[in-house]
Amino acid sequence: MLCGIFKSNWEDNDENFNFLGVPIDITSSYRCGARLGPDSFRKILSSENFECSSESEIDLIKHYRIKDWGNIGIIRSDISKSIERISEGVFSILSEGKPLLVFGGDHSTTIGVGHSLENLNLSTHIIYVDSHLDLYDELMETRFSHGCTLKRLTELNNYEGATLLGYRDFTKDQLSLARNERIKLFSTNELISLPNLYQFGYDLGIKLKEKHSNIHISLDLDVLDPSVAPGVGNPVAAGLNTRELLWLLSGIFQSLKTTHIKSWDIVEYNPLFDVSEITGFAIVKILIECLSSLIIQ
Ligand SMILES: [Mn+2]
Repeated sequence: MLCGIFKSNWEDNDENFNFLGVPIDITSSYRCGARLGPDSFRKILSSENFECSSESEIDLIKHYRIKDWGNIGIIRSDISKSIERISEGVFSILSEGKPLLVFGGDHSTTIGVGHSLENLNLSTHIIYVDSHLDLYDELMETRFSHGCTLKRLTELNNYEGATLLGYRDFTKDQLSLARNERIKLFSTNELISLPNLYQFGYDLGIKLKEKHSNIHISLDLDVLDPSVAPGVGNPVAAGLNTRELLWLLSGIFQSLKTTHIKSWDIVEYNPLFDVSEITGFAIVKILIECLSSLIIQ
C-alpha cells in the first residue's frame, strides 16, 4: 500500500524525502478548487488501489520514508502573506537537506517555493512543465497570480534560466518575453513529434547538470490532455497523454537524481473537476515512476 511510505511521525528522524501540502487557490483565474488538492491526493494515496512498486521493478517501500509535513496555513484574505508562509515552510524543510515534494494548490504555490530557494541561496534552473507560459507581470490586479508564476521566478536573484516543456496556450508577446528571459521553449507539438521522449528528457537532464548545480521541477498538471487529467484549473486541449509525460519525466529524473533535484512541485490538481479520480490516479502513477527514476542506476 503506497501510503505506507507517507507518515508524519517517522521515528529517529530517518525519513529521506519530504511532502508538503499547499492548499492555495486564492488567485485561480478560472476554476477554483486547487486548495482541496493536497487532502484529496492524500485520500487517493491511502486507498488500497496501488502496489508500491514501479514499472522498473523498484520496490519503493524499501527505498523511501516520506515525511508528510501536513499543509501550510494559507490566509485566504492575503495572497502576499500566504506566499510568505509557503516560503517559510519550504525553507525550514529544505534547510534540513532532504528533498521535498510540494503539492499545490494552484501555480502561485511555486512563487513561494521560489522565494525559499532564493533565501537558501540556491542558484537554480527551473524546469517548468506547463501548457501555459505564466509570464503575466500582473493578472487580475495581483503580481502573485498563478498566471504570473514563471515571470516571478525569472526575477529571483538565484535564477539561472528555465526550460519550459509542453506549452500550447500563449500569446506571441509572451513568447518573445520568454526568449528574452533565458527560457528555452519546447511546445507540446515539438515534444510529441520526438522519436523518444524518455531519451529527450534524459539528455536534457545531462545537459542541464553540466551547467547548474540545482534544478527545481515545477509540474503543472494541465500539461496533460484534459481527457486524461480533467481535474485542473485551466485545461487546454490537445496535451500530452500520461504515458508521454511519464517518459519525459522519467528521463529527467533518472539523469538528475536528488543530487540536482532538491525540490519538486506538482500543482493545479483540482478535485472539484476531476472525474472518477482520473487525474488523481495519474498523479499517483507519476509520483511512483518519478520516485523510482530517482534511484535507478
Ligand atoms: Mn498552467
